[in-house]
Amino acid sequence: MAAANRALREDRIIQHFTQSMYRERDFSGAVRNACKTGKVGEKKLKVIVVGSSSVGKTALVDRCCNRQFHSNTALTVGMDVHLERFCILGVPFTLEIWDTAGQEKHRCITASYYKNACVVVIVFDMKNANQNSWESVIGWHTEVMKHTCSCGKVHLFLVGTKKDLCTEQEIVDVNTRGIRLAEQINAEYWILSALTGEKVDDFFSRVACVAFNAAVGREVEDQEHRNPMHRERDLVDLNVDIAAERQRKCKC
Ligand SMILES: Nc1nc2c(ncn2[C@@H]2O[C@H](COP(=O)(O)OP(=O)(O)OP(=O)(O)O)[C@@H](O)[C@H]2O)c(=O)[nH]1
Ligand SMILES: [Mg+2]
Repeated sequence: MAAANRALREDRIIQHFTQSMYRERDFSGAVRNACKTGKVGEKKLKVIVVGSSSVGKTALVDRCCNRQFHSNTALTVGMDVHLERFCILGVPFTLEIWDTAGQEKHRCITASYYKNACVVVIVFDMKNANQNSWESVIGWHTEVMKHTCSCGKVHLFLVGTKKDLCTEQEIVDVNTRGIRLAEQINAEYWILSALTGEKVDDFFSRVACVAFNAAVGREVEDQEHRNPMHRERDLVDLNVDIAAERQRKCKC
């Protein structure tokens, strides 16, 4: 497990959502208010990185957590957990990143990986994107759905790696198919390169923001439901969003 007590990097101090073409463009009013009051406790949220063997999961996590790239990474056996610290809206926050094994024989009890995960990242290799890869993305998505609740608590990302190996035309072709598939499985779509580092920090910042916004949003919701008077009074200020309302109804 990577050391958790390294000094916090400048780019891990976040006040605004990382740009994305999808969904929330910034933290909800409820989350901002809660963070301002200083009542939000330190958080640790779990992200699972899945995908077929050799698509580049370990290289991606290694680039994010250790700022390095190895051209000959050893294949993952079971899984490795890395901790990456952020400070979001003034609240200390840790992402627990689970890098899992793609090879069937090196996976352990997969169902247990997904327990309490709030983000799942499905990775595919852009350079070798073909019918098989798209089918295996769908297979991974089915697996994720089997082991997680469908109430919207788990955020999905579909990530194409090895962009540095692709020609312009290959990128266009992969995007055409990838964006469509991401919409189909309700995931955010990103393409990046662990070798050059392109978009890797942006991507993990985005993951951290999405996880943080959802977790604090849920905490605020729970507090409101424990104290309905408080809820009535602060409803406008707290700007409870539709996603949070949907989560509240979930019984999982
Ligand atoms: N050029 C290039 N090579 C990459 C990139 N990401 C990963 N690779 C290479 O692809 C190979 C497989 O990468 P891994 O990260 O080990 O793949 P994995 O998905 O973790 O594989 P498993 O652990 O077996 O599930 C390695 O040789 C990496 O160096 C990238 O962005 N660009
Ligand atoms: Mg690996």
